[in-house]
Amino acid sequence: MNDKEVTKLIASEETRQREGLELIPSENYVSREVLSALGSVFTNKYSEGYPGKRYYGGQDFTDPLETLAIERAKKLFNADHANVQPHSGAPANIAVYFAWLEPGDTVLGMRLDHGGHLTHGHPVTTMAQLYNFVRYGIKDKETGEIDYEEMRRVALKEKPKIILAGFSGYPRNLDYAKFAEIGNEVGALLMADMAHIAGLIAGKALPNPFDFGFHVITTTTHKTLRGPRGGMILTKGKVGNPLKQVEKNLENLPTLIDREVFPGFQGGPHMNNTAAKAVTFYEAAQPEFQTYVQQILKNAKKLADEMMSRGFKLVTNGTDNHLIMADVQTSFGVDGRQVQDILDKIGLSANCNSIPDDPLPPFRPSGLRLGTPAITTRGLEEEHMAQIAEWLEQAIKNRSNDKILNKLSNEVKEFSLRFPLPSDS
Ligand code: DSN
Repeated sequence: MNDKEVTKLIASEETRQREGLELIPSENYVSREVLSALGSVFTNKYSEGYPGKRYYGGQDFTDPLETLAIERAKKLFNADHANVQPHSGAPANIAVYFAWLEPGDTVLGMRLDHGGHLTHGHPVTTMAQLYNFVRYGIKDKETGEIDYEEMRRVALKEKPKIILAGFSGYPRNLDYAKFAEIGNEVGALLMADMAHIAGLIAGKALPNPFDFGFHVITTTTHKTLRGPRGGMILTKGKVGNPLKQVEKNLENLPTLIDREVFPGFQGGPHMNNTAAKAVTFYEAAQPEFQTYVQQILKNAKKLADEMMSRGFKLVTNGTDNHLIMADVQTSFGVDGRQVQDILDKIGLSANCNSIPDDPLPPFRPSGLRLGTPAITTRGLEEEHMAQIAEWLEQAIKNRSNDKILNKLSNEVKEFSLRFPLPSDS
């Protein structure tokens, strides 16, 4: 490449990833095959429309490619229809809102500060200006369990058109049967945003919301699923012609959603991304992927235990999934943002996060969010978790001692280089 500046930045990022450990629970390292599909000539092609119904010529290979991605996604998640075109998770969620709601309609989703996601109706989002978002949260900080009684009370009072199950900061399993019971009682569409746990569902380590009667699932493809940055929407039921207006009812849901993704909300799909998604779904269907996701869970439990034994107070005192939320302010008197910065210095990447009822503001919250999907991809197992917890503790306790931080940084680097990136092989 002639562009020396970009070449240098890519090389530097590669070194950063290789010489450190990724503990952000929503990040992962993709395979060489996913990377090469992303960098393929499919990036040159416009393909507005859907297979067999495109607006441009030259679709001989894009049509079978998108069909392959769709069929693989359907099989992996036991769906009847998949739309693989959303550019990411936010557009996927927005497409479902547009498909099902009228302006002013009500959606019941999880509070952001209790583990929900921005696109589940936080007041700063554009969607919150269009729709009426009401919220459920957790019962208490100790157990961290979702308050299903409160959810039911709010649902009965507000009569939401959608009940949304999903999170980006909740370390426990969701009771999909309870969601379904409440949703059916008030006649709401059952929507699951499984962005964080899609890989865990694909690898059969966690239950699939469709098995509990959910109508629609949205997801990103780049977290535990370990694919390219992108989104997807899965539905039950058959899709019709998305280029024709249809009535808003459950039978038409797949068609309504396809219609919102294109032509409603997006233009041309990114076909290089579709190629990488197809590769991802292939990889996630292999038996090794089930072993991988089981290891994510084992590593998360072990890391949580090792952290708690070193004085870290964890929200819900542990984890059932891939993520851990530590209240570092209460544990060590230092906020999550400061800890994030200290960890960056020694090559450990994590992110600060609000904890339930956080007394501190979102930009400088009490929490630190960690996860094990990426380090498990690197090949780390339970035996390595004590070392990571030890580095976390030592870095926080010695945050003003550059000599010790330097020593920890060298240790992290030496350790990380023993575990190549999947794209190195
Ligand atoms: N930004 C993602 C996360 O880190 O959880 C959610 O979209």
